[in-house]
Amino acid sequence: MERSLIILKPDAVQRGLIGPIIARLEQRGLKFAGLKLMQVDQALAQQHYGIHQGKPFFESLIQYITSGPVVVLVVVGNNVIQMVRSTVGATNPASAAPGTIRGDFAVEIGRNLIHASDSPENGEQEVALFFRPEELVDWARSADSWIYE
Ligand code: IDP
Ligand code: MG
Repeated sequence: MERSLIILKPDAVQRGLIGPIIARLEQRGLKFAGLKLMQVDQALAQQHYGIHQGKPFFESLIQYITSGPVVVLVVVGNNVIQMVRSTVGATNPASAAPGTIRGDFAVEIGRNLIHASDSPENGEQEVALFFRPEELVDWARSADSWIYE
């Protein structure tokens, strides 16, 4: 079982795309274990994007992710890291495939709407960074037998 942290970045919230983006993930059959609206502060932003420290876009990335509220979600299930990444599309929306979230709703890398964990290890770390354990719900979904054989 993997866990993926999803962030609907400030542009997604400001553009009124929370619903359409979550719908893509929900309609695919992915299961959510956590969901909230929050403001990312400087410290959290630098921790979350620490791997990009020193890169030319780091300062603007921190400015972007802290510029307004975000919606964060946890997706749980087998293979969800790869499945969510493929639903999200390439980092640069200019080359993201049509049918992906970035390919359908965004045009520039600096406004690419959504974050998704890139490995099971990072998924666990990022979920722990954004959610307290009591904010996550372990629940049985009645539709599961229609989604998973
Ligand atoms: P990812 O979000 O697809 O995992 P990463 O390479 O991990 O992509 O980069 C993290 C975020 O940093 C991207 O989603 C994007 O917002 C921003 N970013 C990455 N590369 C650039 C760039 O060249 N210019 C501006 N922003 C960038
Ligand atoms: Mg990344």
